[in-house]
Amino acid sequence: MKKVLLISIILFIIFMLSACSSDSVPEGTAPPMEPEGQEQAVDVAAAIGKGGCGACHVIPGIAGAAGAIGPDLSTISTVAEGYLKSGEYIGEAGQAEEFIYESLVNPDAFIPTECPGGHCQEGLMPANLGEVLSDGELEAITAYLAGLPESAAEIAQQPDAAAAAAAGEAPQLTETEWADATQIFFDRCAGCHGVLRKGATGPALTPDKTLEKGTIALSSIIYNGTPRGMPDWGKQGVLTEEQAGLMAKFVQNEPPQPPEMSLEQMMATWEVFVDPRDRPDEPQHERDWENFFAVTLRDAGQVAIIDGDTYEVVNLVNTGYAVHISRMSATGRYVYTIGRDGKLALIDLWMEVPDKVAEVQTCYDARSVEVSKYVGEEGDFSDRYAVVGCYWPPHFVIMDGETLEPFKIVSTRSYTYDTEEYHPEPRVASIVASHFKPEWIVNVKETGQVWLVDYVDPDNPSIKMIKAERFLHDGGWDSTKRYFLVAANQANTIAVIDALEGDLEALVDTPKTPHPGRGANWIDPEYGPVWSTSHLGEGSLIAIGTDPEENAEHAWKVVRDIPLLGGGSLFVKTHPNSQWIWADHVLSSDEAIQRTICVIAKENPTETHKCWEAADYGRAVHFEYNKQGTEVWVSIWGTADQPGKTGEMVIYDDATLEEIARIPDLVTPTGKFNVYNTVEDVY
Ligand code: DHE
Repeated sequence: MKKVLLISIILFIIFMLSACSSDSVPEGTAPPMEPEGQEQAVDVAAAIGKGGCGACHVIPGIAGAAGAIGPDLSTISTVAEGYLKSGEYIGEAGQAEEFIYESLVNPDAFIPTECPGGHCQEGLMPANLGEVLSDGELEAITAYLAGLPESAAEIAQQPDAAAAAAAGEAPQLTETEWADATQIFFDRCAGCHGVLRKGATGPALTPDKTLEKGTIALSSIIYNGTPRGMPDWGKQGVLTEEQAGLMAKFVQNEPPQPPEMSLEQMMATWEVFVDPRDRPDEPQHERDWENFFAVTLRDAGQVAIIDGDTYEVVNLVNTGYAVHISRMSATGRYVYTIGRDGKLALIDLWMEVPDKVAEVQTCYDARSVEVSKYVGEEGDFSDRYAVVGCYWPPHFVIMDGETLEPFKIVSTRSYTYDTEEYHPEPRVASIVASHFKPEWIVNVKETGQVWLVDYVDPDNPSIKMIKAERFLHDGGWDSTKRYFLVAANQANTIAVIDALEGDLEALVDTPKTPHPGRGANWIDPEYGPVWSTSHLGEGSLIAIGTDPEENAEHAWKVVRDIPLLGGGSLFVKTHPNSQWIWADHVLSSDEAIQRTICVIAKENPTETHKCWEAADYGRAVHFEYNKQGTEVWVSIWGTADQPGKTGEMVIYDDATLEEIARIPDLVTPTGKFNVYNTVEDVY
């Protein structure tokens, strides 16, 4: 029984260490995903206190844990590995974490030799911790001890960080250290914790929370990750031990107030390379531009425009830092690409060689962009406006769709939907354009509000605020494009917005941490029209009924829960003509599973039909269909500085699942967006 529990705990720890971004996200990438429910949090210091461990052991980072009866636990992981290899070990553990766990629940399974007074005594360590502590507490202590940095013993000799914390003193940083730490925080941490560190996908990191943890515990967490989903930045080789220590000190200080951005500052970055009057009236090439793909080359800061018929890279366009996504104008002629630095690039697909015709920076940190798509009684808004959703400053910016001239900034700072508390950093997550009304659906993460923004008079936009759920992230339309389904991923909820009525239709409970991308619409043989998402926190692909008219009994209910190979899935995809639903496992901690993709047959949606590794390196991420719905493109997200393994695109025949082609040597390709499918919201 204990063994089964132990294995599940180890698997859980291994998975969660990777969940926020995962342990082998290629070097040079900004912090990817994501989370684990904050409700899972266990206060390690409290658990160690409850177990009374500090009375007998030295435990770095735990105030008062300076006992001299049992072994010093500063380097317990290394010591455990030594025992396991020594031949003297007689317990049942196979690796260091198991050894630590076994020592907690069955201390006499093996009596160590390392007690301060010599060989430890049988029966000295209380054998009741398995009863005194909950599974979660045992798991948290195991992970904490296993994760202590190698330098913990040395740091433990330094002046007591806990005492400094008790006195409310944050460690000092030099000016250079402060500048370095601020940049590292922006690159690696702000995506999950927020620039002001108020917490979102990751917990709050303000001094009232961090000072009591102290430098050692924080460095350990930063270096080794946590079972709650914090990436193991040190083990991944992204941060050195010194940098982890620097960040541990940094987060005990008040966060620096990042700058705001005015319209004047945006205008200073605005450039039009080809005036709209000088742009072609018709395509200047023979290619089927509606079957072009805009492919994010994340770490190259570029977007590749690839011909979906010939697989030729038509152009590589320089865009923003850590490029994120592209969306197309309503006519499809323009591509809008947003980088994490808030730089928006406009690409004209009708040019002889499609290229950038304008750019602007509307914030310092952004994730989303959308266009005006409505054509109807209230006017023709196709290609008229674009809107960028920012993480910092927390605002969205409306601009001219053909020139990118920004003209309206709307702050999203407001009050949380439930407790009505002021939030200084409510970030803009996904934005979609309604097909029914001249409106954008703007999802505000931290306040849990969905804003319906009417753009008929964008200088004076009217906004309806809908209460939904906190930490809204990504989502997509149902097949009728009336309902927008958006993941409140930290709340394990999908919020359904009725774009026609302009209200919240439903909140649907899901497995842990739904992450749909835009989701997948298909007809279930038993339940009718459904929309699917997979999950980061569990190996599960669900189907939610989306037809309140004809299949009311299944509407807004999870009607299927189909097992995947594990958690860490970010994207699913299908096409109305396809018999499959595709799913990835990008953020799995298992290297083979990271590049394994699966298909589920719509006619038998109870299990995966087939799973296979799409490459022998990197991660397989995100799917897109060609315009005809006959081929599926999958990115292999490699490492920018490893020639031959930087990444590629794999193309499959959707009917046979046979590989048709590879487009090699792309630099860290991730998202890709087919012009026709993006305009029409086909997924
Ligand atoms: Fe994304 C969509 C935010 C990390 C690839 N990502 C989105 C959206 C948001 C978001 C809000 C929805 C945009 C919309 O529809 O308007 N992404 C974030 C983050 O905050 C996060 C978690 C961490 C960060 O600091 O950036 C993050 N995202 C990633 C990645 O690491 C991914 C896997 C690789 C990459 O290129 O950055 C990644 N995100 C994507 C993709 C989409 C996306 C491909 C669009 C999916 C689609 O089919 O439309």
